[in-house]
Amino acid sequence: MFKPLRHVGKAVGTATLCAAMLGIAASASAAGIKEGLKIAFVPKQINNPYEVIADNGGLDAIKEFKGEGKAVGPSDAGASSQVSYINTLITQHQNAIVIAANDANAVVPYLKKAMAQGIKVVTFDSDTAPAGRQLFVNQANAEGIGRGQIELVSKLMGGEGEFAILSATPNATNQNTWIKYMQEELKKPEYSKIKLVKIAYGNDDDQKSFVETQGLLQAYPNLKAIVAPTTVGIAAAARYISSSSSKGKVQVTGLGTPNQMREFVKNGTVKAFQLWDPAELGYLAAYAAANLASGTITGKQGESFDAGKLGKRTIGANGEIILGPPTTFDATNIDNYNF
Ligand code: RAM
Repeated sequence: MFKPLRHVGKAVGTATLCAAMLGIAASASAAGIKEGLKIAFVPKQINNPYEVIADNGGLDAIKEFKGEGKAVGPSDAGASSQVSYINTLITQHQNAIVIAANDANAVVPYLKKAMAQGIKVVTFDSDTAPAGRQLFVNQANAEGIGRGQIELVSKLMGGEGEFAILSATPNATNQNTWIKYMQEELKKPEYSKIKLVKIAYGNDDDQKSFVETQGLLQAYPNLKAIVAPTTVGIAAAARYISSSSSKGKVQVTGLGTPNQMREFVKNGTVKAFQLWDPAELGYLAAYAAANLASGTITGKQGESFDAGKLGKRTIGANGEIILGPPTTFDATNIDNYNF
């Protein structure tokens, strides 16, 4: 009964059966996943704290199903910066590549080459054009994220005034999709007194995001809020504003990790922001990739697979699997989260 951890995987079959007989869900079972799968995560940037949490979530999952995991990638989020890493992974005959794409198209020819050689490709966080992958593991419904950001900033601005967006790179598929829905949401009559004055790009680079924040404040003296739908951008904007005369006057919100944003919530710079758990995103993406590589799913809509502690997950339209709704963090709940 008290087997050492390395034996747990071998006992999974029996454990799953017993759990099923008892009518309870088997936790962290790796039903149908082959042992020894080589799965590589390619984040947007290797040193982005958000991507590190996501990759580690994926590596934890890979350990659970006894695969060989690793994370490799560029230090900048440039459109083509991931290409050389993909090429190396192809020559290494990885079983699956799990990538947060820096550009919807730039990586597609290389991912196609990988798929032609039998390597399974899953995008997570930031998608490619559908031709570049078999599945996309999305953090949350993109429309919900975009519209939710406007609802939140409108509340923080008291329903009127000018705001700017501080995004990641100009070609980031995830941010661009969210921004498209933000702009849609802004067309509703309840936002008629809110004006989006500028979309700036900090390239998911801390320094550039910091400088862009300064530029926005100088260019728009009546600015009431900055929405940064990127964990790098929101942290840099909050840092700049927390030590400037705009603190308390210009709201900072967007998508951030609770651990990076905690000090700015505590010092009054930030009232509320949103995110999901990046570790769970990586974890789900690893299970999706392993199931593809094991042949338990092929990527078709309606197929389901067992995603360990996240339970059974089903593939939706366009090969998309959604993790779940985002959480809104503020002074009342931020200390309940540690990521
Ligand atoms: C940054 C990256 C990532 C995005 C988060 C919210 O870390 O741009 O792709 O999902 O922010």
